[in-house]
Amino acid sequence: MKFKKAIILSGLLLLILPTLAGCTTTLKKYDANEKLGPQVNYTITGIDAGAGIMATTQTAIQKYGLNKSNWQLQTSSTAAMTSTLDKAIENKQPIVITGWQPHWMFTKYPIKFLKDPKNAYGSSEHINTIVRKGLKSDMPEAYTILDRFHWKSTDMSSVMLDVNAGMDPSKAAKKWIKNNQTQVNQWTDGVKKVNGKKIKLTYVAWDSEIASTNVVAEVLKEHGYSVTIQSMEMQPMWASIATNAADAQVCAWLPNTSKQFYDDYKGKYDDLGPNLEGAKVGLAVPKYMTNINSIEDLKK
Ligand code: PBE
Repeated sequence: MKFKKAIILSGLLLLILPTLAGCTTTLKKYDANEKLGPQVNYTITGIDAGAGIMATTQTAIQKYGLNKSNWQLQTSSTAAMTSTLDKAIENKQPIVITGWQPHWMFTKYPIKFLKDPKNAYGSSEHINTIVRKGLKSDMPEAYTILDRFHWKSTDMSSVMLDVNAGMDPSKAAKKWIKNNQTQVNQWTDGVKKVNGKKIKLTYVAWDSEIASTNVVAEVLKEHGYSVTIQSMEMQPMWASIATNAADAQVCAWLPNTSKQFYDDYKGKYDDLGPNLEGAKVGLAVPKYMTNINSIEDLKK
């Protein structure tokens, strides 16, 4: 009798527990007929606090008056943001994220940028190569290669996708180089090989910069350099170039995203110009949020 009771009880628990668990994790699906704010708790899901896009988004919140309805920007990391996005999309839930391109989030998920009529994010960005003062005379070979380094969004995306699929970044970089040898040859054409000379690149460990920094590092290695790459926060990265602690970085999103540091350290670095054009930064939502197409719509 006791035994039977226990079986019935555990059976009941098995029925009830998943339902309870389900209740706590399941958020509501996006409802186009409801105001958006309450559906997402007036929250924009962001990334690491130091990122330029976080500062720009704070400005955007003010510019669009979203602060008046208590919209807030949640700090996390790219990995946490994309995992939250992944879950939201799986369940057709509403979500507003800080988005940028090139990034695999736009390849992997059906998301769209929100229009930005007040131009808080600027229309498009380029990514510049920044080197320390004196690099040109100390390491003319590396300087030339860094100066010539440029590629397209699609190139960067293909490296990012491989890394996102689990490939080691240096392997993904080597693979891209192998498949784009003609382009790489243009960067190194006529440049003398060196013999183990040390060079240090600093970068912020964003997916895009992991891709570009590894590609440049591998090209420099093939040219005889002994390359160190070191990831750090954005401010120390700029400081490392300004103080000659590092030689170069290829991570300067401009004119907006890295503006603060670009201005702060002006005169203490050489700007070799864009290595990639047509990048973009803004707010993004899943495409099924059909009536949210502009940042203005967040107030609706
Ligand atoms: N990002 C990607 C960076 C630059 C590269 C847009 C997240 C940022 O500073 O916001």
